[in-house]
Amino acid sequence: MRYQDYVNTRYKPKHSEMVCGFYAQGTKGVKPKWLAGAIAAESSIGTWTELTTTKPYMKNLAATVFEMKKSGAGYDLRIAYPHELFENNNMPNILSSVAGNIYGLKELKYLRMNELTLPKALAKSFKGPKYGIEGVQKVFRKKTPLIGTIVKPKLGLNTKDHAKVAYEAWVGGCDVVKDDENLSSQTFNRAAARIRETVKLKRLAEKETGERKAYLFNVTAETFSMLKRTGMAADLKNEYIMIDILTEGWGALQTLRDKSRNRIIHAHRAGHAAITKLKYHGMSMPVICTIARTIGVDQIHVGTAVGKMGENKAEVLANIKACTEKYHGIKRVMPVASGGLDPRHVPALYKIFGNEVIIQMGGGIHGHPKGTRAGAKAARDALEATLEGTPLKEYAKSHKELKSALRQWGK
Ligand code: CAP
Ligand code: MG
Repeated sequence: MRYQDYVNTRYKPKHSEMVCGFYAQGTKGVKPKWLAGAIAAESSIGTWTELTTTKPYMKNLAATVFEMKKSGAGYDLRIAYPHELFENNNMPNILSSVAGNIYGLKELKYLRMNELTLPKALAKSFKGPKYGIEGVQKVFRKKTPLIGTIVKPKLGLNTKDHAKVAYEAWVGGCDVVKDDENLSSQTFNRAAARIRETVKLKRLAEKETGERKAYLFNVTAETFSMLKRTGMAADLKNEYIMIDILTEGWGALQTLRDKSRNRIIHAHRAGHAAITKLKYHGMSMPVICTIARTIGVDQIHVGTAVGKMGENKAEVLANIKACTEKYHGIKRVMPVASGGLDPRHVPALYKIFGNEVIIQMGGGIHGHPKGTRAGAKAARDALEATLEGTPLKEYAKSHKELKSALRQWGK
């Protein structure tokens, strides 16, 4: 088969096929149909030349470009892939086909995957989220937004101080406290000691507040260490673990999902912008959300539209949609808003996310002039005010921590 033979815009994809959507822009003079065929061929069974070894019985494994629409300087393509091309329950394998060599084709100037739609049988070959939104809300016994923080400074605190900052945040009003994405088991704050010390103070905070509290313990590491640390969390009955899904890798995330000992999995996406930021090259964040949801994380960072990171409201809503839309009966994943947030942002975040969100503030709590406990109280009060429909400035008149937060960071 020549590259062009992989293009058939009259083709109707079967329900059993996987569909990928790409933006593709060729280098000067490359024929669009040739390029579209090259992408389908090289990501399924073809290569640059006809082969003497291709057998008639394997023709049904060829991918088909069934849609080609002009889009700016390139084309939006949709390609159907027979399920049999892939191994069930093997995400690295799927992506090695449809997000592998094709990015390096000489004739391709830019390529971005904007759609990854797995057929039911393939999607269900993965575990999917164990808890998802409903499971997380059940743990906290509430269906309103959760307030979280990240222990800051992101690195450097010793174990005791780390646990103390977490305790202050919990008793101040945070539901969730997480490790930062680059904290693992450095010499100044070893994982084994941190989980013990922090869980001890978490229990104390739960006793004092009468509320469920979560500690998102970062297990990102080489896989055996990752599993050992997951075991530490499980042995201490710490409900949560967190993982940096991109630096850890998809295969390791599958292992974690398989061996999580029923931990709730929080997905941090550190590094995603290396592949999601350019709108004409790489892979979109909704595709990353779909991959993570298929494997089975329970919550994932989706951007804020109002904080320090670059995604706008439409992009954040698209990320939320990938986490929560109907998907073969696979549980919905809790969206997490994080990055440059402080109490002022809560009303705008509530408008975007509604009740199904974890709002995480790092600097926006630990940068409070009166310290972490006051910062957590200000964040919690900003949520209470928002839920009862009172403007923050009004509510701040009778809530001093919120008042000083608004003064600190502006109205
Ligand atoms: C936020 C944060 C989060 C980013 C992740 C940080 O701290 O802890 O990792 O929000 O970005 O290290 O920057 P601040 P995203 O609250 O102090 O900004 O959620 O976009 O993946
Ligand atoms: Mg961080």
